[in-house]
Amino acid sequence: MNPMAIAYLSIGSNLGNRYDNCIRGRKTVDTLDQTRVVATSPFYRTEPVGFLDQAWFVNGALKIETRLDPFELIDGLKKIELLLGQGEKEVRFGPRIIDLDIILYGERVVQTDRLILPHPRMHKRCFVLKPLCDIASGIVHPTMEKTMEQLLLQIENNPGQEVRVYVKGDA
Ligand code: PH2
Ligand code: MG
Ligand code: MG
Repeated sequence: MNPMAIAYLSIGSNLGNRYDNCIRGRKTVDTLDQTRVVATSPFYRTEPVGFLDQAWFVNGALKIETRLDPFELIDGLKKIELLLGQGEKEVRFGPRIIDLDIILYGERVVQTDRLILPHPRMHKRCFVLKPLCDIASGIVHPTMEKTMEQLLLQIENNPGQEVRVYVKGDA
């Protein structure tokens, strides 16, 4: 049996009922083998980053306990994206029903075609760091050696990265 690990996931949606999609995504993550969601951040409405001509996202962060190794975990998350995403075709950085990314997996550093850990763009993205700081502000980035809070402080006033608390019923 694999050892128990703590991992942090980013969850997001900008198609359909974005909040409900995130909640459904979280529920489905909890059904993965030997995996349990142990904390959920508040959700945020976030300005699209990378591909600008699309709707705002709803984003949050999940803390999980899992015995899946990082590759088993990413396979599981991809299956959930397919299941809930109804086979939508994915445009890089483009609109999606559900996106589940591994941000941190313990202190693991991974560099493969299939998976890079920590997530290679996490430190540049308010939509990742803001919710992450709600549940993991003191966690240290394994290679940048800064806490999530310090990473967020470096970017939180950058233009084009607005993040607003999601209020239930928001469009
Ligand atoms: N995901 C992307 C590209 N851009 N922007 C926001 N605000 N939130 C996201 O989750 C997001 C994005 C690709 O995964
Ligand atoms: Mg993503
Ligand atoms: Mg993704």
